Amino acid sequence: MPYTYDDQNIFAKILRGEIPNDTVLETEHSLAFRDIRPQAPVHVLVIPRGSYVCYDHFAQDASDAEILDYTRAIGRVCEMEGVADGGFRLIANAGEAGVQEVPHLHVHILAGRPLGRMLERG
Ligand code: DGP
Repeated sequence: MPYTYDDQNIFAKILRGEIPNDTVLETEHSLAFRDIRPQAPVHVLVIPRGSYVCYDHFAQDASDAEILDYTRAIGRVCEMEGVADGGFRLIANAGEAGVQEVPHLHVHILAGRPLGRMLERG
């Protein structure tokens, strides 16, 4: 399906340096920063620098270098934040049913408390 990227979304503005962020990691193709409304003691967002709306868009259109960099960046943030021992969750919301608020691909890394079951009904 065609993806339409809105370059006025808040993460595009963060990438352009128009609004500040609490950076955790910067790589050639990715940026990780703390979520402004943390839902766990560790709540980091990892985004590609490229203009991708959601995960499937990225998986279809990103270069091998971008995909490698992004995947490794997520792994490095997990290591830096020490989430492996206690466990963690990765979430990539997409579209309406996924309740994606910001239309620029981001993975949430959540850890530091029991996170409950993956989904609740309703
Ligand atoms: P999602 O529903 O998956 O699109 O989650 C979007 C997340 O982005 C949400 O947890 C709050 C976070 N967020 C929204 N605006 C900002 C912002 O300006 N700065 C930061 N650091 N996070 C933001």
